[in-house]
Amino acid sequence: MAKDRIYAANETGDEPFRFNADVAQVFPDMLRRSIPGYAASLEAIGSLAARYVTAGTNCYDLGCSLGAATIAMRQGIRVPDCRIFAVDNAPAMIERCEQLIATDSQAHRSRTPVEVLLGDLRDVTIANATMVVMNYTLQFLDLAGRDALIQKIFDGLRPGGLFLLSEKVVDTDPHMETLLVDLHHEHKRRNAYSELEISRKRAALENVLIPETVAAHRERLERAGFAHSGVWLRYFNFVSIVAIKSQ
Ligand code: GEK
Repeated sequence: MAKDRIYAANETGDEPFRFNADVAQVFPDMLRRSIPGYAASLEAIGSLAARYVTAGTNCYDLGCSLGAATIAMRQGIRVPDCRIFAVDNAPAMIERCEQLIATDSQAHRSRTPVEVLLGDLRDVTIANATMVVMNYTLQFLDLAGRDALIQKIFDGLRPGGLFLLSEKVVDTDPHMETLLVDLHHEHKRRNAYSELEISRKRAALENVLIPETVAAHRERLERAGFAHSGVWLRYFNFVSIVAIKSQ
């Protein structure tokens, strides 16, 4: 697995973070070392797919990157005639995602087909869905469009369908916010990122990754119509929420 050294070299300058070919190349290593709880989120996606995906329905991985959540979902699905749509607007991600999904299809002789789509996830029609995943992706979208997107996901889910939303969050209490950011940076140092890499990445994500509070996410889910929602994973300032549409 190629190691993430993007912010160790001076080449990136002060540019904002982008999902380009350099990032796609080191992406699995980047997420594993940067997002506390990332591996647990993938494991749960598989378990939830086994419980919530019903025969003949669609599943969506919005902001799929290299398809890790798609592969987890596909491995969890226990029923026939389903289809997974994996969507990302970064060409470098989609190119590698297609290769990795093809390799996975051969290795596991999976029955569930995957359509890998290059495009803005806000333009994708969601229909006949029993599971929709946004694993650390909503945070990269404009705040103004988030309500409409969550509403579209709710409307496209069948009764009893599940939406999994993982996000970096902020705390309203400044003391807690400082502590959680600090613990996250310590986690990154333990995973062999230097102070310089941590501070450069933080600067590059400024105004690119826009986190909200857990309360703001849950209120939006409720406004959209989700009858049930709850945080099932929290590790420092990273959370994963499940929301379920009533039967
Ligand atoms: C995983 N879910 O491994 N339309 C489509 N894709 C988008 C958009 C958009 N408007 N905006 C951002 N993206 C993955 C990890 S990464 C999380 C998701 C991270 C895509 C972007 O190109 C990138 O691939 C992904 O969302 C976010 O489980 O890098 O922290």
